[in-house]
Amino acid sequence: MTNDDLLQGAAGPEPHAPRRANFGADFLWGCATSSYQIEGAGAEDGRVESIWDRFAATPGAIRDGSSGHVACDHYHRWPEDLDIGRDLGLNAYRFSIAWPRIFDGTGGRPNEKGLDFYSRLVDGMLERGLQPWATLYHWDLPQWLQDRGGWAARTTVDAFLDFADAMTRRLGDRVSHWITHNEPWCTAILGNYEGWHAPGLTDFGTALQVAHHVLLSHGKAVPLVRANVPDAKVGIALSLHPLRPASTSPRDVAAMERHDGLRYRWFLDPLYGRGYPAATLAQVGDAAPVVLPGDMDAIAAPTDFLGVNYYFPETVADAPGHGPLGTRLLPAEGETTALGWPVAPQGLAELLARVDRDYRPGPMYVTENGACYDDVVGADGAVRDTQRRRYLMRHLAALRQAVADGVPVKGYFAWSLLDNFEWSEGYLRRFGLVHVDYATQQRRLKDSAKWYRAFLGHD
Ligand code: IFM
Repeated sequence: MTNDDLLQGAAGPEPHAPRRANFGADFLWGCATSSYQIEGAGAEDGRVESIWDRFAATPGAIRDGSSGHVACDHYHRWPEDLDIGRDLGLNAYRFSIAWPRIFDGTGGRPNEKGLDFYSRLVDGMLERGLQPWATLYHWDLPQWLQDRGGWAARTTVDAFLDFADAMTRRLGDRVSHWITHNEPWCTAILGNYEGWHAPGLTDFGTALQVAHHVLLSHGKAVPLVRANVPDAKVGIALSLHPLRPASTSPRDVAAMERHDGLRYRWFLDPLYGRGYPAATLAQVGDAAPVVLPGDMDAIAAPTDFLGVNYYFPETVADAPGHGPLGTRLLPAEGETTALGWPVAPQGLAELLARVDRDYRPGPMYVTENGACYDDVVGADGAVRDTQRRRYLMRHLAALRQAVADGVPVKGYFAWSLLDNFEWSEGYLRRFGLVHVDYATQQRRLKDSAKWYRAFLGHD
């Protein structure tokens, strides 16, 4: 079934609109956020510098020269933000924890003020009927750890376990759902090979060592979370893309396979006990990571769920000499978001079905899905983000299809609740269902938020 098929066959402007009743009564409906992108309060209550503070201060690193120092001021405005989540009818909320609020690198105990903030935040979620989904690492590594080698250093794995231990001890009586890492591919490749995310490094071998330590820290954290959290549900969130070859030529098809080896199997194979894919290991040559005995078993610790972050399919062409694997991504054709990302709802169903078929990961959750558009606040204060509303509706229609086909998807988190700091794009890109006026910090529901609220039966 094509994307167009999903929209055909019914009268009216929103044919085949999905309904909440198409999903199980226990299905989770949430929004996702991350600490550095929304919290602000960059120097409050003992928070220390993160790699994103340092990177953002580098001239030219962030398109609008901004940083997350104030962001959405969620650190102070979280009651209002959680009220919005409740009023939309969400039953779950995904957030991440800023490691630099918890450990300052002096070797002392965790910072009580940082722990207290997340404790209050979690209480606020529970009071509003929002099931808390905590992500331990969404990219804001303390700078003091980067100064000691960052994720390329094996000692960062131990530091992560201390952090995971502190957080699960403090919140484990109220938070059952834990995501160890968000999008390890981005941590490794965007931050350490492509250099357009913090810490801004450009070495492929470093990136693969980073990926290995991130996966290792995940695997070692799984039993630790279970030990500290009664009835823990622990998993990881990967950013995954369905792939298309640029043409049917054997060269492009082979290029797509190589790309898939690094983008998809490099992470999923070890998580599900298969080790690093042999063909990709051979292709990366000397850049392969140092792996110690026992690492691969640790990485393959059984999990309770897999988080899938879906945005768009990638089209791959053979490009000898380009990048570590001689591949190149082609610009999108057809409908795109303001970031040039293809709009392809059917890719979500295709991706979930593939992961289920390839790995049988058990319950899956769409832990991120969303779109960036150039939203405008109208004279009447309304934000008519028709494209995002349609994006959301069409992706939920695709999700409905995946569920109907028997793919064990149990929840959906829209990215994002609020407009926020979009990493190296700064505040130029808006992904929120809720508009944020950064000058006044006023929040306004966009039409997409109103559509989600109606979908959830909370009108
Ligand atoms: O904003 C990011 C998020 O932090 C991680 N996943 C993709 C989103 C949109 O780029």
